[in-house]
Amino acid sequence: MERISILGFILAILYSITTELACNGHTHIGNNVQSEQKALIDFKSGLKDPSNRLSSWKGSNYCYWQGISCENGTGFVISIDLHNPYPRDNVYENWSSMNLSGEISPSLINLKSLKYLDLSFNSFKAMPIPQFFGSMKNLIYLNLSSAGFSGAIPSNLGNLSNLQYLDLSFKHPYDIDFEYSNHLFVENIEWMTDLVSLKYLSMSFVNLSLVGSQWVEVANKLPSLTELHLGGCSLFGSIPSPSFVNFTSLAVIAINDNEFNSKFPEWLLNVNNLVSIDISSSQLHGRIPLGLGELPNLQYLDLSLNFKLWGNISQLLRKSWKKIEVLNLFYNELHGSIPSSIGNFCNLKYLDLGENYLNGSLPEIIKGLETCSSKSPLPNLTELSLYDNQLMGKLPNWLGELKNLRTLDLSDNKFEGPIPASLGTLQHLETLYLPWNELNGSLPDSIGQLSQLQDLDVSYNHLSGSLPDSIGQLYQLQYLDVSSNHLSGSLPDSIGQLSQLQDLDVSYNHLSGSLPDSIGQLSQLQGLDVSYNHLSGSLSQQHFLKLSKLESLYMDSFHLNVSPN
Ligand SMILES: *[C@@H]1O[C@H](CO)[C@@H](O)[C@H](O)[C@H]1NC(C)=O
Ligand SMILES: *[C@@H]1O[C@H](CO)[C@@H](O)[C@H](O)[C@H]1NC(C)=O
Ligand SMILES: *[C@@H]1O[C@H](CO)[C@@H](O)[C@H](O)[C@H]1NC(C)=O
Ligand SMILES: *[C@@H]1O[C@H](CO)[C@@H](O)[C@H](O)[C@H]1NC(C)=O
Ligand SMILES: *[C@@H]1O[C@H](CO)[C@@H](O)[C@H](O)[C@H]1NC(C)=O
Ligand SMILES: *[C@@H]1O[C@H](CO)[C@@H](O)[C@H](O)[C@H]1NC(C)=O
Ligand SMILES: *[C@@H]1O[C@H](CO)[C@@H](O)[C@H](O)[C@H]1NC(C)=O
Ligand SMILES: *[C@@H]1O[C@H](CO)[C@@H](O)[C@H](O)[C@H]1NC(C)=O
Ligand SMILES: *[C@@H]1O[C@H](CO)[C@@H](O)[C@H](O)[C@H]1NC(C)=O
Ligand SMILES: *[C@@H]1O[C@H](CO)[C@@H](O)[C@H](O)[C@H]1NC(C)=O
Ligand SMILES: CC(=O)N[C@H]1CO[C@H](CO)[C@@H](O)[C@@H]1O
Repeated sequence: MERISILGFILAILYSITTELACNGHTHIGNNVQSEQKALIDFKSGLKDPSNRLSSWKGSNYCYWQGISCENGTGFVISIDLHNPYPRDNVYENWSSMNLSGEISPSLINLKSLKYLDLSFNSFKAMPIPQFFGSMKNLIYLNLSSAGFSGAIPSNLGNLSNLQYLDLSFKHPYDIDFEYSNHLFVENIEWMTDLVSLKYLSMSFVNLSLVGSQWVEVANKLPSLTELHLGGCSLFGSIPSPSFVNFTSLAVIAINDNEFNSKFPEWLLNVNNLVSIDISSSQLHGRIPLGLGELPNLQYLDLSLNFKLWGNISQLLRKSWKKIEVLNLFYNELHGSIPSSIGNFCNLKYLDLGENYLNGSLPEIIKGLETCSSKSPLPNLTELSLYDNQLMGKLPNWLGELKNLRTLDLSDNKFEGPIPASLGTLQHLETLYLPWNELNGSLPDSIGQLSQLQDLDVSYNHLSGSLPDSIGQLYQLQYLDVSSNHLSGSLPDSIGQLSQLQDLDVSYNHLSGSLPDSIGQLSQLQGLDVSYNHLSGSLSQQHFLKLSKLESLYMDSFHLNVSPN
């Protein structure tokens, strides 16, 4: 979130100022300095550091050591930042080479001015969070995210009355490797009410099942709390309403991936500062409150994958949603049709209403354009997903005016009539999914203008006519599925220009003629299905010239001329 990067920015400034000033100060002589240095050396000697990250930790200028910063002038250490810069995910295969592990020496208590401690993404494997952390009274920031600790979180962390940021989250819950999954749990969280300065709390994927619903009252007692992240905490049971809603500064609440089996917590509607709400995949049921659309600062709402939340989308979207940017409600029980007032959502970037019971047709025109500074509708929309509903009628022309659209997914509805030629003006479109509808007419020539298109799926419709030559201009295309339509004519030669194409499916159409030689140029092709058409002819070496990656080839009903010419 933006907040975190702001924090990072502040800390970076703090870091650079303090490092520079302390080390220019030349004043850190005497007992203070010796004891600060000794505490750091003791800390280092407990650590295992296979990649030698702490190689700079020698000599007397400890304010210059990697990850250390000191208070101006005094030489007191105020910050230790040893987070692993290569978190374990699919991006960096070398993450483990930067991990620190071993013991954490209690000598850290001697760093009386320590305000900032970040050990995130290391691997202090199977070790509990040290009790003595609760004695580092000046800590403002403690980040032990994904650092490998396990066991009960010690309740004496409650002594850290200056703490503003506490991150004990685990970032890779779906890691199949048990070794790296989280083993932290909390037995009782009453101690947390003593963290009176807390602004940011994340315990995502810490097991809070023993805490029950007490988390609401506890968080409600933290007067400065602005961000609360309790995703995947094994919370269950109904979300109680606090006796008096104290959360006035709460801006971000993420309690997704729990098992509440609860109604939506209506008391959140009284928190005017809310910017972001994520309660996805948490077994909420009942009605989505209309009041969500009146929260004046709400930018992000994710209630997807609750399966049983219901509401009339027409009523919901008629609310003001003044600042909404992301609205994710897929896989619930929404009904009704999409109102023409969605044009009011000037800031909307992402709308996913897939897998609901929406019906009716899309509005022919959308209203509210006068409220946005831009004259085109939904000027910021990059993703529109309405798949798997019962929407019908024609695709409106305004779809072609959504200038920033990258993904359009209207799969699995009952849309009919032609694919509007205006879609060809969507310069940024990367994904166009229209399968499983009742679209007819031909694939418009303008499709060739979608120069960023990577995925095109129009399968299972009633499209007729021939594939336009212009299709060969989709130079980014990786996936093309036009199967199960009534397409006729021959496969255009231009198809051989689709140099990124990995999967081509034209099966179950009425295509005729021979397979163009140019197919043999598709060097990235892995799957080719030309079965169940009226294709015929011979196959020559040309057809397979560069198809070195081909894994599957379906040619059923292809009429092969065995004797070449
Ligand atoms: C930091 O120390 C320098 C002298 O080394 C002094 O000029 C400066 O005012 C100090 N800054 C703060 C913020 O205390
Ligand atoms: C780890 O990978 C990143 C990204 O590829 C690279 O920038 C970095 O130098 C690597 N670090 C080590 C210690 O190998
Ligand atoms: C804690 O560290 C992780 C990884 O270094 C980072 O992604 C996260 O934003 C940090 N938490 C806070 C509150 O800054
Ligand atoms: C820290 O908190 C515990 C209770 O959780 C208390 O028993 C202990 O005395 C406190 N320690 C300090 C140093 O304040
Ligand atoms: C959380 O802890 C409870 C009680 O100790 C345990 O039954 C449950 O399996 C744990 N949940 C997870 C996801 O580990
Ligand atoms: C509201 O917050 C204050 C601290 O600001 C706390 O003393 C009080 O108990 C809280 N009220 C409720 C109902 O939790
Ligand atoms: C949904 O709400 C709209 C607007 O209030 C109303 O016209 C429509 O009948 C409702 N639809 C359903 C299915 O209840
Ligand atoms: C939305 O688009 C308008 C005009 O294109 C732009 O001025 C505004 O900053 C955008 N809003 C967001 C939240 O990106
Ligand atoms: C939409 O579904 C509702 C039931 O949820 C039904 O009453 C209404 O007639 C349907 N509207 C259309 C246009 O099919
Ligand atoms: C498309 O289907 C509509 C009925 O939904 C029909 O009126 C129209 O003639 C069809 N157009 C083509 C080109 O088949
Ligand atoms: C994944 C992992 O834990 N990697 C290494 C982290 O550091 C310890 C101690 O040096 C190594 O044993 C691990 O292999």
